[in-house]
Amino acid sequence: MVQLDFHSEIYKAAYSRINAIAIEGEQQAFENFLQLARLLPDHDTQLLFLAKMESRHKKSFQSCGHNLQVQPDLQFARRFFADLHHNFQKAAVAGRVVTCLLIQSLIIECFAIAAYNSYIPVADDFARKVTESVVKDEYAHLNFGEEWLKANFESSKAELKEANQQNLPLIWRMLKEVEPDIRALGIRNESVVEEFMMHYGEALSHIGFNTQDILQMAAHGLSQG
Ligand code: PL3
Ligand code: FE2
Ligand code: FE2
Repeated sequence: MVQLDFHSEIYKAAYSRINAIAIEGEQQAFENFLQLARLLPDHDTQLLFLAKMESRHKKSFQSCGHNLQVQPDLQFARRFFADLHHNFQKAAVAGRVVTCLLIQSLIIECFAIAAYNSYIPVADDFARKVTESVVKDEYAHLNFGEEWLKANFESSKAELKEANQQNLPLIWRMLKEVEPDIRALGIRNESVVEEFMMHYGEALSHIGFNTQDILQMAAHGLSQG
């Protein structure tokens, strides 16, 4: 494996963007779980609990940046998430809870799990410990969406497929946009894609989709480059 110099200018420049993505992603996840608590009042205690975990994750990743003396480029990160954020907001305003759950609890959480698991083996010692503890929580966030959508599968199925078509291509585009930066951190893009597919496919299967649907949904938009 390539030797990483955590204090080189190249590493730190890439880290300022990727660290900002983690910080901003956690901040948006916090806000999204608050919105979900409003949309699903029967589950609000649990959703507020999940939201609080996200604000702790944000602090954890801020400390990783401080530790390397890197300033996160939050402007970059806000632009990075803009389209996905817009789609979540639009769905929340329209009360489309299935779309909101797909975006936050399935797509974003699987993306986070894939990225964090790919980062752990190449992280500095401080960030590795932090990321290991964060990723454990993300499985709980994914699980909430899985369980709710499983319990409401028949009435959610069509909206899930539509929301998948509209949002999954954004994830592939976002991943491609930061490929050089994640490579500078020692992470292989293919590793993120593989981990994402595995967790997303398993989630769709748990919810009740058949293999044909899963294969169609999980790869949607991937080859458009
Ligand atoms: C939901 O809990 C979190 C949403 C965040 C998703 C984005 C994660 C992608 C970040 C890139 C992975 C490397 C981690 C580096 C952290 C310093
Ligand atoms: Fe998180
Ligand atoms: Fe999360």
